[in-house]
Amino acid sequence: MADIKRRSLLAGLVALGAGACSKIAGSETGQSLFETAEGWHRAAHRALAGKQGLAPEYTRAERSPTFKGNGSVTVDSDFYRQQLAGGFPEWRLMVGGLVEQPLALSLADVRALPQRTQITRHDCVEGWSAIGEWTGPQLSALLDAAKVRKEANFILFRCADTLYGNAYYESIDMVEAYHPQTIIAHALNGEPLPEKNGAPLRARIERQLGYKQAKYLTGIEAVSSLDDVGLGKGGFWEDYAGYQWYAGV
Ligand SMILES: Nc1nc2c(c(=O)[nH]1)N[C@H]1C(S)=C(S)[C@@H](COP(=O)(O)O)O[C@H]1N2
Ligand SMILES: [Mo]
Repeated sequence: MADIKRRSLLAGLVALGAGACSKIAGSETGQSLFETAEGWHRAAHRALAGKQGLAPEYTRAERSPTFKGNGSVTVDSDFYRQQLAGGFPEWRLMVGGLVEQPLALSLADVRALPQRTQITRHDCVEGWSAIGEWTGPQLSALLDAAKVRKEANFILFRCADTLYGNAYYESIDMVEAYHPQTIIAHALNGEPLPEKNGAPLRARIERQLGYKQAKYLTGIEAVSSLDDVGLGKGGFWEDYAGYQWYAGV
């Protein structure tokens, strides 16, 4: 019985994906094959993984001895350096956009929420991986506290750093945002997040590639569309290098 249900759900999702693809391909805006393929990949990946499929988790013994820093490895501002030196007493994570109750969370607030610890593998498109143990509240807890409005379709991550002169940012859809392994991490391997890995707060979205794992978080914003953010592709690397927005591993 359960098997039949699963199979029809799978067929439904695949059909949905196929429909979306032909619609894009047939549109007058002339989408590239690349983008059409991305739509297909996203639908197929979701159908196979299931909406709440979990990324593999590892044992403590499997953790990488070092977790390198990549992209920005610090934030070039006096405020950051001063906060880093003092344990980030005045750092605030804003939760806003399409919410009923905007929040400004201190690091202590973030640590006071129910915590999740997960040992996962980070995969960077540049061709390296590392296994790390991340701790922090589920993003869903923050979104529930802020009471996200129904019009929200995406969650945006605002970061303190710039890369090649442009603000780093990322975004995910609501399925990924409410996924149990999507957390706002303040610790790596049981220690406060190191500077190079995004201190004091970073996103961990475990079914997605490295560039989605936004570091140096200053804000989380619920939005209905990504069109008016950055160059409109939903993230720094999507905007400037044509990386796919849907970065399922
Ligand atoms: N704010 C910010 N987040 C970022 C980046 C960045 O440059 N700035 N680089 C991304 C990329 S491409 C990767 S692979 C990971 C690297 O995380 P790490 O420095 O902890 O290894 O962070 C991602 N998140
Ligand atoms: Mo990366």
